[in-house]
Amino acid sequence: MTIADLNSQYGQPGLSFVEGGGGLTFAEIDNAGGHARICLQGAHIVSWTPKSQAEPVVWVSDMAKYGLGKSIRGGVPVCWPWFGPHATEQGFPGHGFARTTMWQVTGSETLANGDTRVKFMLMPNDQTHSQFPKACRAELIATVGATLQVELVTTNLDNEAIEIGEALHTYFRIGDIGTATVTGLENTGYVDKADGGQHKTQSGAIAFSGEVDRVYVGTAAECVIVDPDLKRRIRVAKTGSRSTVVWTPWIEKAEKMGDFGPGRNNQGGWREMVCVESGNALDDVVSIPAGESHTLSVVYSAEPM
Ligand code: TA6
Repeated sequence: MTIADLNSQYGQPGLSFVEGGGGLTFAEIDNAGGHARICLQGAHIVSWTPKSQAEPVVWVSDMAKYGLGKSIRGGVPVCWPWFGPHATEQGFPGHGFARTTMWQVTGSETLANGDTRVKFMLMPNDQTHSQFPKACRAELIATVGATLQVELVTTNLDNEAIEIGEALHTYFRIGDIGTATVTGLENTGYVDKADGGQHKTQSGAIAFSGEVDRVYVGTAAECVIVDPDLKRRIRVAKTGSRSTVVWTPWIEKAEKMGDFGPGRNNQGGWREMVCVESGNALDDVVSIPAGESHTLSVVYSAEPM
């Protein structure tokens, strides 16, 4: 569909479709509650700023690469239908193919409270079929306003159960990684990917003084990012999710990855973000019976502290 067609079929007050970086198409939402940009490649929410906030809540790197088949550093990458490396095929893309595949817009509406809702469906192609040869549908519903809700719906169209791993790999803007903490995962078991995959238990709030790459398992808990520098709390409330991933690359890994940029204070973009990811990974992967759907849903909000 051309941008003109998208605008005539799905445009709303506060929702328009525009061409952006790398020639990709973006949904641009600007309503009374907030502002967001969503790339049709990956149904990737690139940024979200509630009107109550001077700084974005969902962070994207200034050095993010936009282009066909490239994943964007920041925003809300959709990891699907597996999380992390593929279980058996090393050549398959990390975190699945959803974030680098084109999605189609299938609906839009303005809700009674003024929020804007946009619906997307992943467009299967030869590559997605060869990497995940199952009959199934992935849909993403983004509801943008003073809060951001993201729903990832997987429908099994096959005649046997399918298993999926998934995550909304959200990057949050924080003042500085050295002062931010994450609460909600106290006493929860996790797999420490930065320490050889050891199984550990969280004690107290999570604070950061080096690389953290942890998959907390068997947890439906709400998490809060406490940010004394930006004087706010970011709340991450989820349903249909049993895993929470917390990630900061720290300096060495960020430099190797090369797309975090200098950041606002020139101390490295990695210092001003943290990922708190809601999903189903490792032993929490989801089995969906034939003909049924599974929904992972997350509501993000920010409040002053
Ligand atoms: O969720 C954390 C993680 O799996 C890390 O291991 C890390 O490398 C990151 O995601 C980013 O992955 P990406 O493929 O986007 O570079």
